[in-house]
Amino acid sequence: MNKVYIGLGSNLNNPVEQLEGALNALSNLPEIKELTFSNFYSSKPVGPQDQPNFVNAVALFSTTLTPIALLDTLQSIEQAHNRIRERHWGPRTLDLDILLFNDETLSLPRLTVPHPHMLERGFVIQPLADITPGMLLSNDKTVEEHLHCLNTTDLVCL
Ligand code: A4P
Ligand code: MG
Repeated sequence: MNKVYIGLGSNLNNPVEQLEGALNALSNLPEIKELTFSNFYSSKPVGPQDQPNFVNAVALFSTTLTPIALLDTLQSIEQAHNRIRERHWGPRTLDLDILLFNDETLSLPRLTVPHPHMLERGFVIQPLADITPGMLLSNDKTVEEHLHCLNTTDLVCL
């Protein structure tokens, strides 16, 4: 079984319901077991500011899926939520990113793991700390130590 962390994000069409729907879809898949997830957090958008605030969470599960098969699965859930890709870092109904896949490093045309921006983002690191306190990150800091280095003033636990 592969141990996987994914990031969930939404800022359109009732973000909390979008995240709940995605978690429900994942938990119904036979290839996905032992799904747990963090609190939900709202925050200001990173990137273009002329869009609604985001709601984010992180989920942890075990899966028999390969990294690319998991990416396909996540993209089909995004499509089922009527995801429209308008612009880079723009508004979206549902964004599902693979953060960590075991302790693997992947640089494939369609998939970079660990997610290249995860360490910069309080809306990823705070929920990671919720589900795996004490987790050691790739910069050799614990998730809590790293959280102190990030600006999390706009992060609100829902
Ligand atoms: N891809 C490569 N690596 C991965 C990975 N680890 N997980 C490829 C998922 N996909 C990965 O993604 C474009 C392509 O990235 C995919 O087809 C896949 O093959 P996308 O989701 O269509 O594009 P995007 O979301 O516009 O770009 P990107 O770089 O994924 O943006 P992010 O990092 O997802 O950021 N502010 C707040 N507060 N909260 C947010 O959640 N999110 C974003 C988007 C910006 N600002 C935000 C938030
Ligand atoms: Mg994405």
